[in-house]
Amino acid sequence: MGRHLSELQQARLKFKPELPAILRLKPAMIKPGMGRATEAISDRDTVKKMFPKTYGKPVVVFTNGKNPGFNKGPVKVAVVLSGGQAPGGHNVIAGLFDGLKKANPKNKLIGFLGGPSGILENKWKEITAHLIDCYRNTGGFDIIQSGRTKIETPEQFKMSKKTLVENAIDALVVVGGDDSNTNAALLAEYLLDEGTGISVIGVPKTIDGDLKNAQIETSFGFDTATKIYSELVGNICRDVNSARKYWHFIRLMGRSASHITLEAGFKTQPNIVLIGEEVKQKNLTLAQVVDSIAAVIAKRADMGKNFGVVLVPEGLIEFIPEMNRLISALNDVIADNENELNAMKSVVDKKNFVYKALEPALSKLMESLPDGIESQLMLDRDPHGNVQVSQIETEKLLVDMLSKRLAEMKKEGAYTGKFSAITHFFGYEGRCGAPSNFDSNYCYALGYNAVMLALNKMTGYISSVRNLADKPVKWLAGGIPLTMMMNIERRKGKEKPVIQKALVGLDGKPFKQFVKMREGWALSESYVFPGPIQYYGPEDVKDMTTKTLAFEQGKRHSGVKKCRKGCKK
Ligand code: FBP
Repeated sequence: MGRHLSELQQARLKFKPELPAILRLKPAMIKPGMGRATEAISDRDTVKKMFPKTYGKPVVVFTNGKNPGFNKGPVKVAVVLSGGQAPGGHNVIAGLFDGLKKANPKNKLIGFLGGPSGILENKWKEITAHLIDCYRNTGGFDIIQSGRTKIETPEQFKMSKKTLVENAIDALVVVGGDDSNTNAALLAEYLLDEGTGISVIGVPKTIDGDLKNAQIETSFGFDTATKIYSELVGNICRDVNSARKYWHFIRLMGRSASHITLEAGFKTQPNIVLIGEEVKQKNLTLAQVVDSIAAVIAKRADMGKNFGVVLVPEGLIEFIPEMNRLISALNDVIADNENELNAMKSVVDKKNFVYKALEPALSKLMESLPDGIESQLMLDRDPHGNVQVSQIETEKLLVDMLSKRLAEMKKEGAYTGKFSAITHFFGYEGRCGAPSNFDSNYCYALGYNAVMLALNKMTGYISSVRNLADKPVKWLAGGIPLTMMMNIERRKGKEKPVIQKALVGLDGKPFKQFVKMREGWALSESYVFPGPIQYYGPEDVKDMTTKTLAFEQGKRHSGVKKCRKGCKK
């Protein structure tokens, strides 16, 4: 049966993403300008030892000029989508496809199926003109699906090489977050060392917004996902302001980093926005976090306002030092006793086993948590060894603790209000939405640009498109050596080279801006209702970027203005 398409889907299929001016030239006129040799961000000698062949490559910026050296083909490129979905993935593939065909109509693109495991199992399909035309500007990764398999062992590298060589692949494009791009760098080094001549190029993907640095301005998907969450949060703010009887606790996805929560905070101006990185820096205990929220609830109650909205980043739990210690200790207990724990049928047996294995203070902390949270903390870790924060209902934990704390405060005469709370988790809702115009353009440019890097035989690079707060035509394109973004971190008990995750910087412009604004939000109803993503209409509505990017790049952020008619919301 054929697909049924809504009117908007039909219109989006026809949307033509805008390329940066440099990528509009013929491939033979896109010349790679090479900068100076680069260094890793820290632990330089160790990273250099681990990447003898790819370390220190120069930054590449494409410029207008004759480039007789580009690979005229025909070439065969493979793409793999790795990790969580992010809006715009299909446009990366569309950009790859169109870039390849523009360079030589005989060039081919294949997609490995189901994430990196598709490479190991040699499962792929050809991306044809017909197929890609069904997916242009659509959300999701369903064209080839994604997966979280990690390619990291010597056997897996060997299997990857076998698949790539057997299929006569000239370049592999890995679309992923910090961990997947770290693995792309390792694969690039391995394939070079093996003399295969196969390039590996990364593309920065993740809604979490934590794959960014001096060279990568934002990862794709962050723009659309935060617009979707902000619409939902804004709707709740309006509901709160209408009914005036509930406190809404909204947990937002984003893994460790609080970028999504901060951005949704800017867009909607709720009463409380918790930032995990700040909680960590202030070394706050869970009880102190609860106290700080209770203080605002009590103040609002004194003003007759028994309602409000609180944003909670999903990674908050890991940033509370005592919880972090508990999670790390649990990681070890679970890893060391995997078989024994798996053999236990009852949750109670598992919990009792864990209580005994933990040091007494942590065991006590664990026992003090609500049952549901205890079980969620013990769930399987992801393939990178991370606790799955998306499964831990921190918002419910906070409400549970707040109910108790406010009851105590009532007895002490410090609280006179009524606390009725509703919890939400917005996560999967935002990952596969139809990409905003920004993400449609950005992803298409990232894919197209990745082809240009591959045709210039670059390897160990991440596709880089910059100057993103400006119009797409003014964007800059090139490549950043993956080793330039690395440092050494301890993972699963071993020193490993990894791309550094970008958390919310407390000395960064967005956070400083937030600190100036948040007090005003706490006691008032200065809510903003951003509404749904607009794909058509006035430029400043349909093409706006994130507030985070605008603040970071020192641009005046569009959007939130006082109503000139002085409307009282
Ligand atoms: P990536 O880091 O792979 O981009 O994943 C993003 C994310 O959506 C996180 O925000 C979230 O914690 C996690 O994936 C959820 O993972 P899963 O899809 O495996 O449940």
